[in-house]
Amino acid sequence: MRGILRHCTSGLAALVAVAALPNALAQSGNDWAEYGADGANTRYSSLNQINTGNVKKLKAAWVHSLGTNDSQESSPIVVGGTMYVTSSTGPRFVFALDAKTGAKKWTYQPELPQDYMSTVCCGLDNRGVAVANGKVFYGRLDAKMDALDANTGKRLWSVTVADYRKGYAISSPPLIVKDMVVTGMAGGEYGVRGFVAAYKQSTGEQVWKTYTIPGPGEPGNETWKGDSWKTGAASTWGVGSYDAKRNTIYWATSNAGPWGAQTRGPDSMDYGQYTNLWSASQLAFDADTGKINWGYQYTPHDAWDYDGINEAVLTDLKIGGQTVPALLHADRNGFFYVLNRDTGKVVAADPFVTVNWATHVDLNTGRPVETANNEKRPQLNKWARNVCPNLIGGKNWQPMSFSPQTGLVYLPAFNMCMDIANREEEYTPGKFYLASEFNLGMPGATGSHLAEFIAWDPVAKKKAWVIEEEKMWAGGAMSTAGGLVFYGNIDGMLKALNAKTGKLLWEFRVGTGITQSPVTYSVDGKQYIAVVAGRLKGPPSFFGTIGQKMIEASPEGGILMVFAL
Ligand SMILES: [Ca+2]
Repeated sequence: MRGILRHCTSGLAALVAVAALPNALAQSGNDWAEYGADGANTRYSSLNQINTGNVKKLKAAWVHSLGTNDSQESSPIVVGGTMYVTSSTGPRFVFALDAKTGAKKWTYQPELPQDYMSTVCCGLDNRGVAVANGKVFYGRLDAKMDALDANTGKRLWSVTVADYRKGYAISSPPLIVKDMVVTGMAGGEYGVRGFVAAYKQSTGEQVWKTYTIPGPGEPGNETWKGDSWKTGAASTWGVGSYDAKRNTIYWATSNAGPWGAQTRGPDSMDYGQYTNLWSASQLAFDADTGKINWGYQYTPHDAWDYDGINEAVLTDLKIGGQTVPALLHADRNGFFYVLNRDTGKVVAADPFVTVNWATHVDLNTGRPVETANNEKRPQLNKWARNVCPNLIGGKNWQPMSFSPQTGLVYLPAFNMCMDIANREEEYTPGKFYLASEFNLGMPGATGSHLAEFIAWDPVAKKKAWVIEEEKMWAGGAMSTAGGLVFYGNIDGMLKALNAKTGKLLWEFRVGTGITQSPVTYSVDGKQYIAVVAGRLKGPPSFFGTIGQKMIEASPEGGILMVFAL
C-alpha cells in the first residue's frame, strides 16, 4: 500500500495523499498540474469528495468568458489555487484566475502576426499551457513558444520554434521534463518535416531537437522515395508523455505527407521498404539527449491521413500473470494498442470501432494486415470506397482517461467511413499539400449514431460499456477516485457517469459544444470540476449534411464553467 507520494512535477513540491492507488504513474492530487493530470496522461484524479453518491447535487460555481469564439480546446492547469487557461485563436488570451472564485489575477495577450491564420489547418485552437518553477509556458499558432511569470503574467522569453510561413504551428501545450520544456509542432498538411524540441525553462535556450523523419545517412531515410522525406510531415501536434523513472519521453507522429502515397513509395499495400518512418508512429525519446530509443509504426505507408498523434497513456497492466510496463494508445486507424513501453513491442492491437482497411494487426511483425488487393487503400486516381474508419479516425485528439480504480480506459470514438483517392499535386511552401480527394460525409457501418463514448478494458481487449452519441465529435474524458467519469458532447451537455457501469448520474447544459476533457482540483478542502466549452468551428465544413447538424447543435462560443457541490 502506498501512503503518500511526493509530487514534484510542477516544481512546487506538494504533498499529495493517494489512498491505496495501485499505480504510481497516476499522480494528480489537489492540483491539476499537467495537461493530462500527470506525466502519464491518465486524466485520472485521486479526488473523491464528488462521487457517485453526491454528484447529482453538483451546481455551477462560477463562469469565465474566454473572449473568443473559435473551437475552444484549452485544458486548464491548476497549481496552488490558481487556474491558467487560454482562449482559441493564437491563443488570443492567457488568463490566470483564482481557482476558487474565478476572480482575474492577470491576463496576457500575445501579439501574433496578421497572416498566421492562412497556414493553420483545421481550426484556430490552443490546448492550454504548462506550468513549472513559477513560469507559464505555451505554444502559439505562429510556431513560437513563450514563457510568462506565473505570478504577474509578465513575459520572460519567447523563442521561434519554426517558421509559420512554411506551415508550421503549435497548438498543444509543451511537456514539462525536469528543467526543460519540450514541444511538438503542427503542419502535417503543409509538407513540413516533423520534430520534437526541448528548451531550458530558465532562458528558452534550445537543449535538443530531434527530427521524426531521418535525414540522409540516418537509419530509416531509405524508407522514403527520393527526396520525399523533406516534405514527409510526421508532425507532433499532440501532447507528449513522460516516465521519470525511465527518463523517457513518449510522443506520437502525424500522417505522412502528403496524404497521396504515390509521392513517397509504390502507392500500394506491397510497400516493401517504403514504410515512411517515422510517420504515423509512436516514438520513445531519451529525455536528456532527444535520441530516439525506439519507434513503432501504427500505419506504414499511410494513405488515409491516419494521423497517429493521439496521446500515450502510461500505466502498468497485469496481463497473463505478468506485469507489463504498458503504453496505451487509441489510434485514428481504429485499433487500440497496448505497447511495451520499454521495448516498443506491440502487446495487443484490437479494433475499438468498425475497421475495414486492415483485417488485423500481426502481433509477430507488428504490421497491420491490409485488406486484399488494395481494395481499401486509395491510389493515384483510384477511389477506395467506404473505408472505415474515416480520416477523422476511430478517435481524434480529444483525450482519453485511464482509471486505476476500474482498470478501464474511457475514450470518445467516431462511427464514420469515407471515400478517398490520391491526386497529383505539386509542393508549394506554406500551402496545403494533400495530393488527395475525399468524401467524409458518410455515416459509419454500425447504427445511426456517429460517435461513441467507450469504456475499454485494455486487459480483456474489449468494450466494457458504450454510450452512443447521435452527432459527431464527442468530447474528451476525465475519471476520478469518486468512481466517476466525465465527458461532454457537441450539444453542450456535460455528463457524469458511473465509471464502472456507464450509468448517467448527472448532466448540465453549458450552452455550446464541448470537445476538451474536464479537469478537477481542490482548493481549501473543496473539490471543483472545470470544463472549457466552445463548439468546434473548422471541422464541420468537411462533413456535408453531417457537418451541418454539428453546426446546428450549438452556437460557437467561449466559456469556462466551474462546478462544485
Ligand atoms: Ca493530419
